[in-house]
Amino acid sequence: MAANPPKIKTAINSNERLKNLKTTFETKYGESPLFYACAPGRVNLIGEHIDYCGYSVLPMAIEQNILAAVSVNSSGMIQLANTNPQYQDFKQSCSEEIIIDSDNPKWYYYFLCGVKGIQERFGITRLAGMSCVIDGTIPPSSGLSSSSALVCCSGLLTMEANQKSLSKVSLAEICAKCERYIGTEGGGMDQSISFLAEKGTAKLIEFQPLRATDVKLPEGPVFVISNCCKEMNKAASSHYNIRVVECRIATKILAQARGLDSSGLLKLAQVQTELKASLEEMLTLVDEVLHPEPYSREEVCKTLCITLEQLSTDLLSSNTQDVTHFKLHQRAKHVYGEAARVMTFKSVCDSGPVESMQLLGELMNQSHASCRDLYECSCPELDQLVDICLKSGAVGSRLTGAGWGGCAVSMVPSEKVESFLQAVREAYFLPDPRRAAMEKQSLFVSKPGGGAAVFLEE
Ligand code: ADP
Ligand code: NG1
Repeated sequence: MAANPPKIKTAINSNERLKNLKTTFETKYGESPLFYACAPGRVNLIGEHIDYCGYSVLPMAIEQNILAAVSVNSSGMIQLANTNPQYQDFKQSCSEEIIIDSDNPKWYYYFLCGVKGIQERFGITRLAGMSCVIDGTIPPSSGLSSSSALVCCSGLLTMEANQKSLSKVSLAEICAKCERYIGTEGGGMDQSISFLAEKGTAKLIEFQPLRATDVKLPEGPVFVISNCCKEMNKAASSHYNIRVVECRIATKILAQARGLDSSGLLKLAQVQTELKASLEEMLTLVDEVLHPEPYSREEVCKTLCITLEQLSTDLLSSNTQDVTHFKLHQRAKHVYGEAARVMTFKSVCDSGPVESMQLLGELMNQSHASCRDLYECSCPELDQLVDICLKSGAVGSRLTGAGWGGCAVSMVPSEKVESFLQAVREAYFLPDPRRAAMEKQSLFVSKPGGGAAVFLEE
């Protein structure tokens, strides 16, 4: 676990993507890359919106990733280019302070998050000059963690360019922290799996301390990712942070109701730990303490004996200052229920009963229903897609990632994959010309991929 990301010697020209990236780099900068770095996206099999509450999640890395070619030079500049013309060039001097404008989440700010994370970790006053070309294959804003893959790739290559060394766990922790500069108060699942993934296995990711355990998936089914083709840019909207804040307020109210000192508590998992209660007991506590009607700001303040100003500074984030109502009962119910489903999913995988495929599928379906009805992080397109996936032969299907758009992950018996893909194609993609045009990169089988790595010319 304390291992560093691998450095792999590769014949660059024998890999089509690396070779093309090298050529693009040489044309752009008139020099050759010194090394390459890549970080994968991920699909979360179960455990949605609970990482920032302190609960374990169960993702696997996907094959799609962010790949960068890098030279280290004496230009005194950080220069960025992207193979996708949608993402404009950027440069800044190494002596300039890195400032991330979270009101305007341009692509290079995600890159700069990674640079800043490494700079702060080592207290580097003058960063090495570097030129980079980025090439990404993860559909953006689709719940497959393109943003975190970019931050992780940047953190890894900045560490390498500045001749520093860190374990995968430290890199994951630094990148989880520094991605928050973009304004989204994420929990750390994405950066953890991006560094700690290993080919062929999903992982249970646990926090505090961060650790990853192999989860052996049953042999029978495969996982299919399908994109509903509606994008949701987390940093450009407040949906995500509203949920983080609702969980934070629920934490305080539950803790207070059971006589705990809530001053140091911000995560729902901490209340469980303090009370030494089971998840079942936490679900009962939610029903006893929280009411299903939304809480107004005034009611929150009255219940917690705090002022509106304290609510604003201590509990709300900068993009949730205007929120007037908070659905605390529904959000806390989802979190404790989903945390329990993750543990059941892991134990079904570990014990491998004959009916495990059905049991896992059932848990995925329950997870989707909870995301849709209690956490309200689905959308009509995703619900329709999940429905179609189930009718097309999946034993379980659910939204994956932040939601409000993006992808579903379905568990499909191997022998049914071809008919499943065809049925989803016909029912969801082909009837709509925009979806049909995106189908190739929006519907695919995914096997557990490896973690972030550095590549050097052989
Ligand atoms: P996700 O769920 O994929 O992490 P986000 O909305 O959080 O979605 O982040 C998507 C953002 O990440 C994009 O708007 C873009 O700024 C950045 N991004 C993703 N892929 C790339 C890429 N290949 N090159 C540059 N920036 C990228
Ligand atoms: P995606 O789907 O990559 O936007 C986000 C968070 C995760 C996690 C999931 C929901 C970030 C960087 N990622 O993922 O930490 O909370 O939503 O389970 O904020």
